[in-house]
Amino acid sequence: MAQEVKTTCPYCGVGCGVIAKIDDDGAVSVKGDPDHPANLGRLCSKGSALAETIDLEGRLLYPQVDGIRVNWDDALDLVASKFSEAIAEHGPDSVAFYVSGQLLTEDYYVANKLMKGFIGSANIDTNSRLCMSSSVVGHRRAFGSDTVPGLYEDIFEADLVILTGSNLAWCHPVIYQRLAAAKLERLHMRIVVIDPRRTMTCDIADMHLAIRADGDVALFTGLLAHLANGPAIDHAYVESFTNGFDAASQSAMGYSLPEISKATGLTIAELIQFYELYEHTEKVVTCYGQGVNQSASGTDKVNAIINCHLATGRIGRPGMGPFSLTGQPNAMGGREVGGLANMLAAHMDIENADDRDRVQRFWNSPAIATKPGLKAVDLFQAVADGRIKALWIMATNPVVSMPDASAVEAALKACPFVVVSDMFATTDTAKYAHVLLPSLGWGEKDGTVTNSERRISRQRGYLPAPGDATADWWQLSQVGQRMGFSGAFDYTGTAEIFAEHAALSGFENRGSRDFDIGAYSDLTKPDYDGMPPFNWPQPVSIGTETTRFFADGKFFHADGRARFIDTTLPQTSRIDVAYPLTLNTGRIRDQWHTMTRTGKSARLSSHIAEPFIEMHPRDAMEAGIDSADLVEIESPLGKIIVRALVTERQARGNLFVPMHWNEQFAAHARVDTLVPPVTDPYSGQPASKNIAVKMQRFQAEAFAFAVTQEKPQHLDCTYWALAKAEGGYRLELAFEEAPEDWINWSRTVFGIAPQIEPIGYADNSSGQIRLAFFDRDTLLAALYVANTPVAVARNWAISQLAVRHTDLRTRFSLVAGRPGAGKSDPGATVCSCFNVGVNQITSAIREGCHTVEAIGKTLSAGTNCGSCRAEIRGIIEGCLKTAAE
Ligand SMILES: Nc1nc2c(c(=O)[nH]1)N[C@H]1C(S)=C(S)[C@@H](COP(=O)(O)OP(=O)(O)OC[C@H]3O[C@@H](n4cnc5c(=O)[nH]c(N)nc54)[C@H](O)[C@@H]3O)O[C@H]1N2
Ligand SMILES: Nc1nc2c(c(=O)[nH]1)N[C@H]1C(S)=C(S)[C@@H](COP(=O)(O)OP(=O)(O)OC[C@H]3O[C@@H](n4cnc5c(=O)[nH]c(N)nc54)[C@H](O)[C@@H]3O)O[C@H]1N2
Ligand code: SF4
Ligand SMILES: [Mo]
Repeated sequence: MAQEVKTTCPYCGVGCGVIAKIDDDGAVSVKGDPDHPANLGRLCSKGSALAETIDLEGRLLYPQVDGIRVNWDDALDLVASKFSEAIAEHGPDSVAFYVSGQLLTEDYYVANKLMKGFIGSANIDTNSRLCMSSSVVGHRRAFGSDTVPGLYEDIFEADLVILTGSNLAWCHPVIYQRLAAAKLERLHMRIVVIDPRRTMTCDIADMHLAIRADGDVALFTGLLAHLANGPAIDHAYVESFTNGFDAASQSAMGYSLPEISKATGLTIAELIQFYELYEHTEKVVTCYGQGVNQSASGTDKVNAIINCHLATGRIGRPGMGPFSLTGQPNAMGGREVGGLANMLAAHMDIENADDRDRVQRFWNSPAIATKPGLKAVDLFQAVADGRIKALWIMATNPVVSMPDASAVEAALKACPFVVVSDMFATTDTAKYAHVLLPSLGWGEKDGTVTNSERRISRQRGYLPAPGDATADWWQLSQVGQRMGFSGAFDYTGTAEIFAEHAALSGFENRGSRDFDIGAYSDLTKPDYDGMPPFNWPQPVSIGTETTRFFADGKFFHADGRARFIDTTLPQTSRIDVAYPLTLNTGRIRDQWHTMTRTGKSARLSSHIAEPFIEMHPRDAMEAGIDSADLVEIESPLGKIIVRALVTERQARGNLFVPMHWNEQFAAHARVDTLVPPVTDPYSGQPASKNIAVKMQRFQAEAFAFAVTQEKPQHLDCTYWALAKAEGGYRLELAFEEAPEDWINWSRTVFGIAPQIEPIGYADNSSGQIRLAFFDRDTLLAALYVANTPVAVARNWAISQLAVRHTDLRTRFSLVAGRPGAGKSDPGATVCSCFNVGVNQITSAIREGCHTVEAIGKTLSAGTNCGSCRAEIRGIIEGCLKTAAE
């Protein structure tokens, strides 16, 4: 009998409910959980492809010390003794944990308890520092607590939805789809997107404000000034429940509209139109993402947004409020357990003596950290300069994702003792581990996550543990016990940890702290196993209603009032002759961060298979760069090489490179190599979206494209980018010096046996070489070389890996690099659910399908997860526009 398990998606902070179905033969499939309030049955492309990413290829299955397999006892004893020795010799601040918003709450709780309550240092920071820390500080400055006031339904019930610094269509796709559906039903709803790029999210926008990088403080300060003397101010709310309105609004009014226009790069007409829309619409939700948080002025951006909501009293009521969209599946859970170096458990304050005392009494712990620990960037600097002697990295890949990534790499190389807990054996970070600990991953582990609307959901394991892999909480508890803290870490399962966490949240709380799930303190294992998703707070005293914060004007500062923050405008214009361009970084639709999981899916990898740089056509022209050229991008810290994507979606002078690619997938495409360790002064969050760079065309002697069944080995060329494809891999290449013998080169790289002879073609004048290797009727590898970027029907070539080539003619079509008569090339994948390519869509458009719905009927594209609908609409518009010209 097939079994169905309700769990939660391990990717973004939307926190969609997933039903995993396990057939009798062990095959797993997933679908959206119709009963989960976050998604009501929907899933995006990444969620839909979950079953394709759970195979064991590449998994770390056994503990290793210096690359050699050991048993758990030896590994754990070593970790415990190295940490204890460092503490004994150099004090508790000589050790550190660097953890992740992808840990489950139970893992995170134990990590934080061990470091802050037992080791007695606050040197535990998390990749949430790179993600949400500006929001945390912004919330705490305004509200006195790290509270997201609203619920998802507010976004769909609002009359004006502002999306700033958020590419919702690609990064929170299910919220995007629900918003798009709400807009179809509520015709008066307006959507404004504020982003330097015209992203796919703009597909549903009534207004796109192509703001200059870091113009947000100016934009929202200008909005406060505009509102200040007008009818939208809620004087009763401001007077009864807040402090600082006069100072903040006076200071805001000190800026003229032309100054705001200059700082934002928006015209005065655009500003007035936006300001009036805000002023005259009561039900406003302002959603914001990394374009706000990841900035040297990130915290002020958050407060500039919140100021406007407080001033109008539009907060905590249906359809109203500021809304921080959390990125990782458990960014919120991490904050609840106090996983940041400057927080304490259960939203308590490390700098407050009463809070410290309360937590220490609850834990009955020998110590409690007395001061904030090192924030991520400072933490890795302390690793580099030798202050940190032992470091444990868990569920994050800092060699890829931290700013100045090469310095992070050097720091790990120099660190006396590095422990890495991960699911995969070869990540860019795992390379530097003295001890590698195999962790359970999604589908195997058990626990809870909290999504952007404070909803706690269960992740449930339904797969056996692979090899010797164990849960992260178990590894931490074992090390805790071996360091001598037995009683406090003798957990036998996650239900126990969750109940303890719940009890701490309610401990001496009585409404004084926002985070209270005391109602779950006495939870039993069966309760926990059956626990449906719920939204916090859930103190002992109330039932399970879904709640908003702050409509009642009750805030968590000592005087119970909210604060307006007087935000001064940051310096945004930068004149750097050597590095004149502004590099922005972020995400693409179908990859998750450093690609360890999504990179396994051929379907997800087919949407965008190569690292790229988006640039405006004028910038491309000035640099002598054509579409599909390779481009070298340089900052004072280093260089990368990626493919040019020339598009008017990009503003002039502004470039965009995705954050995902790393050494497992490309030669020189790790964008954080270029990012300086500049941080927000309040939150310590790195400014990953405004980087001074220069670029030039990358000159190569030869370019190549290849498809291969076997994973390529010994790639020693200047540029390569590898992606999983159906039946094998696809590979883009460029050579500063071309190999002398392409046949031998291919044999080595593609693992072709000596007895297999290629069929081939060479044209010396154009530098074109084409080789295909067959084992009887199966294509092993095909290589296309040219002295300019290679033009070949790529998706067609990939599809040939799965085709039987019994006929000589089809083998020769591979050398020709294009389908034979009667066959066609689907083109680059647009819809990854149904594998529909751009050429198929354009030919359907030619045949009369002029709407996304019509394309859906004909090709099914866009009818499953819907993540590609904006792109399909863009293709239709592009085709019809070209036809009209
Ligand atoms: N597909 C996919 N989805 C994901 C993730 C993923 O890896 N892949 N990761 C998850 C995580 S952890 C996170 S944190 C979220 C991030 O989700 P988002 O914040 O939506 O994603 P980003 O692409 O990082 O950045 C959002 C936008 O900010 C814009 N931006 C840059 N500078 C500025 C500026 O100065 N002002 C304004 N207003 N906008 C600016 C960028 O152009 C970009 O389009 O996504 C989550 N969802
Ligand atoms: N330039 C630039 N840099 C950025 C960003 C940006 O926009 N631009 N965004 C930043 C943001 S918002 C974020 S959130 C970070 C994300 O950056 P990272 O956290 O470094 O990226 P991930 O690939 O998600 O890393 C998670 C790691 O944990 C492993 N893993 C998965 N599940 C488990 C588990 O259950 N247990 C254990 N132990 N390991 C597990 C995965 O295999 C992977 O190696 O990147 C940041 N860096
Ligand atoms: S929107 Fe997509 S990635 Fe995010 S939780 Fe839902 S299914 Fe997962
Ligand atoms: Mo994030």
